[in-house]
Amino acid sequence: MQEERKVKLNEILKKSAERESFYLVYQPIIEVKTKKIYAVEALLRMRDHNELGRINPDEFIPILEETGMIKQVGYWIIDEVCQQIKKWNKENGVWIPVSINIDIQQLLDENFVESVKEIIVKHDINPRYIKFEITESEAMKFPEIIIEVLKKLKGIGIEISIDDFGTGYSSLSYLKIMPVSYIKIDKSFVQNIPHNKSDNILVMTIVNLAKLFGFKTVAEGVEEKVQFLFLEEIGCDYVQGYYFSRPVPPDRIKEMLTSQA
Ligand code: G
Ligand code: MN
Repeated sequence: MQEERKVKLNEILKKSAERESFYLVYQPIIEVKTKKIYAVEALLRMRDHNELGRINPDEFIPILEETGMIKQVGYWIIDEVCQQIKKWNKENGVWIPVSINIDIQQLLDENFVESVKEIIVKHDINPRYIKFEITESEAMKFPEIIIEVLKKLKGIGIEISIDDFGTGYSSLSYLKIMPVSYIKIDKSFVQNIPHNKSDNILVMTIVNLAKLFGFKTVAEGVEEKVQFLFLEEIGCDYVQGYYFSRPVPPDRIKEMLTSQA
């Protein structure tokens, strides 16, 4: 990004209130067995700016992380998601779990677990409808500390996914004791199946390893039917990607839930 644009964006982010600058879109996570929506992943987007125009997540998220603003925005996201879960429940009569991406700085904030609990209690949401995703590379940065925080989150009923799995360096001895429920296989591997033999083996091995450890698997970035069929064949539990749906506004999720009911 151009330095000038970055400086400007930094200023905009500092000044603006979450509700005015951001919104969330949601991407369905499909259960392979039933081909129905099992959960959705919440993804942060920025509203177009009158000077800077369209601002992509790979532009603004690194700035939120570098400046620590991600902590505050992170709480806003959890709050917003709780409201949305209730809204879908009112509209569709179903509870749809939402998976939220969490940055390591949020996990390392000593008030994090308590604050999350407060938000969930405030909205009177069952914690099992909130899931957190943390990238493999971040989870393995300070594994001992992270394991302790994840244990507390699991204790209040929040399930954890390891995101972008396969791109970081997991130590198997840590993976074995990580209190996580789902492994999300990174889209860079998924996109090459079933034509790239070594990625086929890699994805199969991750699915089998996850099973041995008692984790469910989610394949990200599924764009084609042949990829889905391969994943179904090898026993992957959930899939997510453009083949089923792009990330979409909440009303579109409502329609999808209606049509699959
Ligand atoms: O870091 P994480 O894995 O949570 O990133 C999710 C990102 O991947 C989102 O920005 C989303 O738009 C993108 N994405 C979701 N599905 C697909 C897909 O099928 N193909 C590609 N190329 N990107 C996807
Ligand atoms: Mn994610």
